[in-house]
Amino acid sequence: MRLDNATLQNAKARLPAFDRTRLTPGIVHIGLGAFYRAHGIVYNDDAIETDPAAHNGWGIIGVSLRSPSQRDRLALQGGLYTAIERSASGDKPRIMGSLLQAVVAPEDPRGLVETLADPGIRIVTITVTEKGYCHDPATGRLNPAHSDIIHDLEHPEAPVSLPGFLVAALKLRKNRGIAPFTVISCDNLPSNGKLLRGLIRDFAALRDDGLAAWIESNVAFPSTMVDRIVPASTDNDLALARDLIGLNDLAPVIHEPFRQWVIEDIFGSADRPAWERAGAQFVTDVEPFELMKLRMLNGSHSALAYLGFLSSFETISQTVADPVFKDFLAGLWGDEIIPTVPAPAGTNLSAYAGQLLERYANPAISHRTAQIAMDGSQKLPQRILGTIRDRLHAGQPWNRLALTVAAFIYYAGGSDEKGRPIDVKDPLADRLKADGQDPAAHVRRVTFIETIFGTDLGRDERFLHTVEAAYRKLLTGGAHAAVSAINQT
Ligand code: CS2
Repeated sequence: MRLDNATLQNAKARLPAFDRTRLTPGIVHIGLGAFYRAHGIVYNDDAIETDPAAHNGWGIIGVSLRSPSQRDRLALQGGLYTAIERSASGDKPRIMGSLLQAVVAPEDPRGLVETLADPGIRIVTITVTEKGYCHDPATGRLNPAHSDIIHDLEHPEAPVSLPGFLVAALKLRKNRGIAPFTVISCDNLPSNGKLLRGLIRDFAALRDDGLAAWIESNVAFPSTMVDRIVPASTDNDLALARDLIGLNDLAPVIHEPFRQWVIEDIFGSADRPAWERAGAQFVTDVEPFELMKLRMLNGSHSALAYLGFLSSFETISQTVADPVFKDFLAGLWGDEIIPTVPAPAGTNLSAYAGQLLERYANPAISHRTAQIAMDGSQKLPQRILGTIRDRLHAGQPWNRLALTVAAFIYYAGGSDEKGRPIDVKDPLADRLKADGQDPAAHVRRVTFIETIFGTDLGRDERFLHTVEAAYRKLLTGGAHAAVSAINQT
């Protein structure tokens, strides 16, 4: 039997403690991947449960911008799915209830623009990953040469990109005299609200200046910091869900116990669910939280992903079980990253690092190094390169960060230490491929890519020499030996 509205009561799991037939949509969420289904929807269900009657207007319509696969699975289940919290102490399955419908944007882009323009929709949340923003990662500005942006300027009523959909819908709302929705980016980008606001302004200005000005003065884009480790779902997860809940679920998600959501409190009088009752923190300034998380968590994740993968580790928990990597992490955080991070109020950064290590070591979470290694060209600037700039300015060492950049260049070059091909998933994969040039020339060519390294780093001789030296170490002794050697310095 499959999980759906008719079988829900038979599921051996924690069930939604509210009547989902009473919910109407108030949120459109764009980017229906595992992360949102294990994070944002959990906060929303929790908030609804604290006071169902006050939250009837906060059901969710989920949108996939490209693939129909999530919708195909979720539609069969009336939007229901299992979120499974995994840790060494066991598995806790819970059925999530506030996702009412899933849609696939390319199947009916005009329909989606109308849905977004519906007055009932007051919030649009977003997890489309870094590359979904169609921006230049080094500068944070819209990339007007992006093929999706070019498409959307030519077909504004039937867009394909995130900026295209938001601007088309906001234009309809403006023309119809409907108040705008609040736009909440939940991707791992620095000042994600401010960044998206700038992209939308740039895109709207390319269409019509009046619209850009209206958006500028009427639409709120709170920045957020989101955190929960959620590996991509696999077929094993389907079997796990079936065993746990006693029903077939085609769309389960696995997640760690930890979660955090820090939201910039600029809602004013705009309506929103009481997510704070689910533990979300509403603060005046999110930036310290974002900086801490992007540099300490995501930065170290990327370091472990490239160096761990090249050392033949399949998952993060395997990588940090190796004492050499554990030492490396301690030095990376303690000596190189933490000195660049102002601690958010009430946070001790060493304790935060200790907690991260425990989370990485969770043996029940199989978070693949290859998954985190994806899209490095979009991730490195905010995770690693900003920290390096700060270290360079302070005249302080940054050897472990250099080894991370070198490992990214090696990985994206396209073959591993045994010469086997790596399936590099990155929008810039073609430009990152190693072409048999000598190491110095290759490092120079890659670090000259301005959308990753900006206009400064690739021309900075100190940066080039340090990264090149690290790259040579990878070539001669391999990643594991290089990590071990750096621990001795
Ligand atoms: C990871 C993140 O895949 C990645 O790049 O670093 O998805 C990470 O697991 C989350 O940001 C944790 O909150």
